[in-house]
Amino acid sequence: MNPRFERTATLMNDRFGLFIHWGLYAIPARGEWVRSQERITNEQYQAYFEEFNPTLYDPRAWAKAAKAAGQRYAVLTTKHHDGFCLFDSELTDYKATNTPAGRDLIREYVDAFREEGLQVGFYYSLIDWYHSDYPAFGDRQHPMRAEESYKNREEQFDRYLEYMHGQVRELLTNYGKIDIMWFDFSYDDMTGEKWRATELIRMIRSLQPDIVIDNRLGGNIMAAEPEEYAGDFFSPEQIIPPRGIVNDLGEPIPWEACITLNDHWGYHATDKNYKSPRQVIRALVECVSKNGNLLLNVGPDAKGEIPKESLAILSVVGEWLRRNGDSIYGCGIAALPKPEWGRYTQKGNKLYAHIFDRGIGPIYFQGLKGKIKKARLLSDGSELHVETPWMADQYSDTDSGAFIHLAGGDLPDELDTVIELELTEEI
Ligand code: H79
Repeated sequence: MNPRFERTATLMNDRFGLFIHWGLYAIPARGEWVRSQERITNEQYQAYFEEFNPTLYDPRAWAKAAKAAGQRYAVLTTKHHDGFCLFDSELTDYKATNTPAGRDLIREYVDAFREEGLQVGFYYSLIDWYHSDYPAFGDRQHPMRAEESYKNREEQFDRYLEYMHGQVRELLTNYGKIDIMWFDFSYDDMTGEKWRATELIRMIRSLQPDIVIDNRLGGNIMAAEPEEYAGDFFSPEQIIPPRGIVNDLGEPIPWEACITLNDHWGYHATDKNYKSPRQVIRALVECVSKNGNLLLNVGPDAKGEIPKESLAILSVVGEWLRRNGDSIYGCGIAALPKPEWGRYTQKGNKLYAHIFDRGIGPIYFQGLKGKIKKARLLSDGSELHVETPWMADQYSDTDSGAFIHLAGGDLPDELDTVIELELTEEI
């Protein structure tokens, strides 16, 4: 791997993380963009600040759910675009400590996830719709973008940058070791040095030398010589890149797809468009088969609980991973092209065949004739036989292909049946 990406090695081995979007927007319960979409004023939004009281907030329960789901790291919104801080910042009064919650909710999150042995990440919004020095009138998405009374507001963006840099300093000073810094997001001319990004990155690296940072401060992580602030991994949102991510030199770039479980990041009371566990498992497999990670989102409600539908999905995924995790953790792209029945993942001389589509008859493995030392059903370790079926020598591709017979008409696991192939040599 390109030495530039060495610091991401642990994170990329872990493959599966939990994204958590939580803030005041859980109360209106129409997603985290509600202020922008409905052009809600500071005064109107203040009602939620005054009543924010998540009496069921139990980050240890979140951490246990993530752990049981097979997730190895988490990223929580310390501040989203609405500017509200879940942490006790000295630089603002707009924080959880001043709501009825009355305490630093980030500290409890960090402690709980550490205790479960998970890596800890912070999401921090570069955009801020509350701070009076963040451009409002004419901005692309500010709630007050068309409000005449904001037209002549004198914003001193440097003051916002002092604030933003200061908060990042607080977050990376006051909570011990932090594994991931997830900035969101740059747009138009609000990118790169507009954020004083090089200075910010140097400060971050001086505080947390091993931290992994996303690519949303701007710059071009795909360039042969990226900017110092271009980040450590690429962050496709709501999409798994069709061919993974490579840079202009053709080298693989670490990446992490972030995906919602329904159609919103923040809690939405009536959005029940949940993905199925099978879709989520196959999405995770797809990411790994293309050398990427999956950061799967939940949006806890105003009381502080992860929606039960999300918990149910996580639990099925976790049960599958408990038996099939060897085909995910530490695995990456295989040396073989995508097969017609599903996908491959690989780790050294272990090739994992993820059978999504049973077809009929034996499963065919192009190019593996004579190269399979052992075949096992990963979920229970039972042996499978490599056998050339009757008359198969009359088919043209049997020169290089191997066959494995699976009994029955259904797959042993309709979510994803994994066959572990131990190869005679690494291919
Ligand atoms: O934090 C989550 C999103 O809130 C944030 N990034 C993830 C991780 C994000 N902000 N903006 N975007 C993603 C892309 C912008 C989408 C938009 Fe829209 C389309 C803004 C306005 C139209 C989506 C749909 C949000 C509001 C309506």
